[in-house]
Amino acid sequence: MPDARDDCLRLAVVGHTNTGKTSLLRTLTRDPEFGQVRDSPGTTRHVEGARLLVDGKRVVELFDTPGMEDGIGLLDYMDLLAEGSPRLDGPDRIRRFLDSPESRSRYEQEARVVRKLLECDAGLYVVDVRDPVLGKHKDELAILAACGRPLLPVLNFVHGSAPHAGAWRETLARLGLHAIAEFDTVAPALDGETQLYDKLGLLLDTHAALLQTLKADVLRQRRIRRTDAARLIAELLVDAAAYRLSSLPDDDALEQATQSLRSAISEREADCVRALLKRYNFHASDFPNHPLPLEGERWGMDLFHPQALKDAGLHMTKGIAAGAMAGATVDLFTAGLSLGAAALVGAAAGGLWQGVDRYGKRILGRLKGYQELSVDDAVLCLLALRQAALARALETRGHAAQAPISLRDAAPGRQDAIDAPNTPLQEAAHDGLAGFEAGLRKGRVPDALQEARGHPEWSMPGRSGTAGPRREQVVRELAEQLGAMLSPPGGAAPYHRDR
Ligand SMILES: Nc1nc2c(ncn2[C@@H]2O[C@H](COP(=O)(O)OP(=O)(O)OP(=O)(O)O)[C@@H](O)[C@H]2O)c(=O)[nH]1
Ligand SMILES: [Mg+2]
Repeated sequence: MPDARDDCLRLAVVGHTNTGKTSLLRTLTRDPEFGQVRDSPGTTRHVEGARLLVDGKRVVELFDTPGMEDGIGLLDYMDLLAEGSPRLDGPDRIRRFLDSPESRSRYEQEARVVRKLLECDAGLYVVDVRDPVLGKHKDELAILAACGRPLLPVLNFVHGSAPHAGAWRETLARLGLHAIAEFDTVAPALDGETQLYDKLGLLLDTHAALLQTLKADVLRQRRIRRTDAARLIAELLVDAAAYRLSSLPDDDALEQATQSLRSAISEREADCVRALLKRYNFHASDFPNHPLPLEGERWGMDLFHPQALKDAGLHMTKGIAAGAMAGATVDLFTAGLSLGAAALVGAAAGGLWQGVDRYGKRILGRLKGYQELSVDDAVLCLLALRQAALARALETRGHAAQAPISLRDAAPGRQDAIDAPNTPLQEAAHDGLAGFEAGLRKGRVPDALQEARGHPEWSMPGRSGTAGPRREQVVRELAEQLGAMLSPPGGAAPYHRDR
């Protein structure tokens, strides 16, 4: 029996073999390392537990169990054991089975499952809705129901077509199981986890408050993750916008400098990708194809490839827009400089060079005929769009997912991916969000980044030590706009539901 002294909720995850029980644990614990997941029956052989903590305190213990394989045989055997004792209730019949020799031999797996369920407060019964309801399922459900513990069926694999979902609901209702959760462990709906806890709260009113605490924590953690993600992207964008390289104006030198600029920015982007994956607790191997793709067949395309920009509806705004030079802008230098700095040009030209700091070297370089390269506006917009697409994909990826991350469903700017707003407030937020995103789509660099362009000392880690507080303000401002872009309108509602 569960220990009555602590209020930690114990849940056994049970069900037919190969239905995604271990996957459910991975997703709920956000731990892609938990247990073993394989597309074959009998992968999990022993009970294994995991904990969900809130503020360091254990609130839920989940136990993964082996799959039920021979429900039909076991139910027959339990009938045999109960012969002559027609009034035995479910738990008595289960006890009789657990005391029998077959519970240690032929039905050892099943015995592990029911023993664990008896020790827990409730069970999550994982269903693969792609399976038709068969006799073996009905029998294993009868056995699990006989344990006398509340059971919450969890319909897995609901992301695709689920032709048998109706039959499953009907079968479950006939057994008195009316509260049912839908939760796809590979592509869970954004609100899937909180709905699961709500449904559990209905079944387990003694633990309803605890489940509400857990739910609030899930929402809080999600908000924090999203804020962190927006900040990581904003840092990348400021680094990229402020990045400068000087070059002699001849073609060879410009080409070489352009290559350097491209690799510096690509590396910086890859850093951001790694940081985002880590923040969402995914492996770098989940996203093997850097550089990031954006749309259709061009998903694998290099950030600086003109076609990648064209596909995203972006055009080179200025500078050299062809071939190998794509993505770098030869800066006319005065752009983004303050009046004070412009005055320095005169100072430097007049030989008053000493003490000229921030712009000094650049001005001198310019006077000596050097040119400066910076990242093209369109490339900055593409960077923002595809990092946002990645963050959105991570928001809705389950930790049980084994296929590489796909950004197809999360491409920013897809109007159908944004729910229609319901209230005037949401509408305003929606318009603002759409405005920011639409701006990026049109290659309009946000104001905050325009400002960053005039501050080479804001670029790249190491150099940002000298950046000062204004850089931080700009990063924050941008992070706020990006955060809104990653958030579903109206709070916790999902971006899109596939059902
Ligand atoms: N597409 C999709 N695949 C899933 C989902 N859940 C699980 N899978 C896959 O289904 C297979 C079985 O998943 P497991 O989590 O190992 O299933 P299990 O119930 O623990 O299996 P046993 O331990 O053998 O009983 C794996 O290939 C998973 O990647 C899902 O929601 N959608
Ligand atoms: Mg398993």
